[in-house]
Amino acid sequence: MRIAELHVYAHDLPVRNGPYTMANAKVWSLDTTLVRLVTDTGLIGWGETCPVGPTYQPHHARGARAALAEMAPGLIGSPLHPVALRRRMDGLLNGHRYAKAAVDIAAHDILGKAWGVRVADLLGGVATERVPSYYATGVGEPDEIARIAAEKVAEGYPRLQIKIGGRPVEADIAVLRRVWEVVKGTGVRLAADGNRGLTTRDALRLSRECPDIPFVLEQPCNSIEELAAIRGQVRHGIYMDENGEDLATVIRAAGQGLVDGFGMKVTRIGGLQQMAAFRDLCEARSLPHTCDDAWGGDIIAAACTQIGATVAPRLMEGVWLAQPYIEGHYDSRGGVRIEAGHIRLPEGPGLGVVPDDGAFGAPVFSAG
Ligand code: 0XW
Ligand code: MG
Repeated sequence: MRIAELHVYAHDLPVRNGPYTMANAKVWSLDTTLVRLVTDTGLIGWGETCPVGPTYQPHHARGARAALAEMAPGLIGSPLHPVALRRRMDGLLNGHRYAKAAVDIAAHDILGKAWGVRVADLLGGVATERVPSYYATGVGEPDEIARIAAEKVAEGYPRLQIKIGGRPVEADIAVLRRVWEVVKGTGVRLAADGNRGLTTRDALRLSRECPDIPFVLEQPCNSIEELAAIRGQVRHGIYMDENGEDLATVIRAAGQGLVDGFGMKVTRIGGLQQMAAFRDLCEARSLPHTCDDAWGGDIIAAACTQIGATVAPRLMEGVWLAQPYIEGHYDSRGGVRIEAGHIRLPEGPGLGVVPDDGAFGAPVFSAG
């Protein structure tokens, strides 16, 4: 079975009640990219990649499509085996893992359909059918963020991620203190996510002024060097997110004991094949992690849920989905939804999500 056709689509995802605000980005609408692969046996698989704007990571929507256009002719005739496919893509284009991930996800969708199993089965087997999620607030004011926190705990979310950074650190400390007042005693786990936006000075102050609040500090500062500089001085666990660009960096961070866990994005690391390797490295060092993406609709949501379902539950920090911030679904019958803070693993073969006919209009380009 080989790739016979590759089609690429662009689609807008407006943010419900936008903008969504992080330390380094404010987004009203996201430009997502869909990949549809067709095999020589007539099977169809879908992939997706959706940077959350052009400043969150060194990724952008038109960059993803340019990378896919560069690789597309060389992918026609390729087998779908994920490792061989990754090597083929690496032979066609250096880097650009976030674009390659869309092809990798579509290939996993096809393999699952061909063998009549879910992608989670291909990735090692289902550890749970009910995958925990977490809710990420935007950067905001203390009362508003505390109101959202209380609401999401009541809905059943086992974890909250509070966005911080991009403003005076006093404002972030005030938010964390107010959130703790309302969630203390509920058992909810907390992350304070700086999205690279804090100086080391402010990260140290935030940690020192909140010694009683058991949050992990997620990607507080911009670089690995800055994380290393505060590592021995903070009172809180440190998670790496945006700096975890590839498996080599993950190995370095885990090997040096630089972090206590990861926020990980399926597309940033290069797709589900690389994500499964990441999961196994983390398990070998007992490092908790998420299985997220930066943004995206039902296809990326299904991909994150499929790998999330395979993670050892004690190390599972949750699958974040953009679904609560998006109107509607690609698949009007089997769209991926968060209910009571958890996601039911889709039941059909492959990703278990099939976009409605014509959901994305005409392709922006095709090969094959
Ligand atoms: C909360 N997320 C998973 C979604 C946004 O893209 C940012 C991201 C994060 O943890 O940084
Ligand atoms: Mg993060």
